[in-house]
Amino acid sequence: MTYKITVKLASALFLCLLTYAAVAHENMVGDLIIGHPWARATIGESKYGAAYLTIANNGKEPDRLIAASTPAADKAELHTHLVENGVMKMRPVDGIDIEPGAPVELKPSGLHIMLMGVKEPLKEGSSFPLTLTFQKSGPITVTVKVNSASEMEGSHDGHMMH
Ligand SMILES: [Cu+2]
Repeated sequence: MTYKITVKLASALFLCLLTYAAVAHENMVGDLIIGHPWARATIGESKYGAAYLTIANNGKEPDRLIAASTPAADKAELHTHLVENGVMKMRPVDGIDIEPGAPVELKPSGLHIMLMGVKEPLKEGSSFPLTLTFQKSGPITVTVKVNSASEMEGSHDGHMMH
């Protein structure tokens, strides 16, 4: 009986440690937490890519994502999707506000970090560094994982409209 309880307690502790380790590995800068950076694999020789991630603000002051850059592409721009005359288009944005307690999700068909002039095709399973610059918290470099081109729902075929 005592033995069983000990094992249960030990595994509970182990789970806590695992959870702690997962949290500790999150990307943090100032009060901001960057979650799950990923990009879709590029198709063929396409020079356009897009990176997605979430940004949560655990502080009390709003912050703003103002720039992105990566050695994997000539240029990284902050983009959003909007519908104009029934056609979905992408537009660059000056910045993305990160309000306290309101996590922002960059995702297909929404806000995204546009990669232009991708130097090497982004292959599934590979990764690349991406530096995000925040108005208050400053820069942070995260590792973006490349997922398969078709894995996620939503579409970023709007590339053609650039
Ligand atoms: Cu775009």
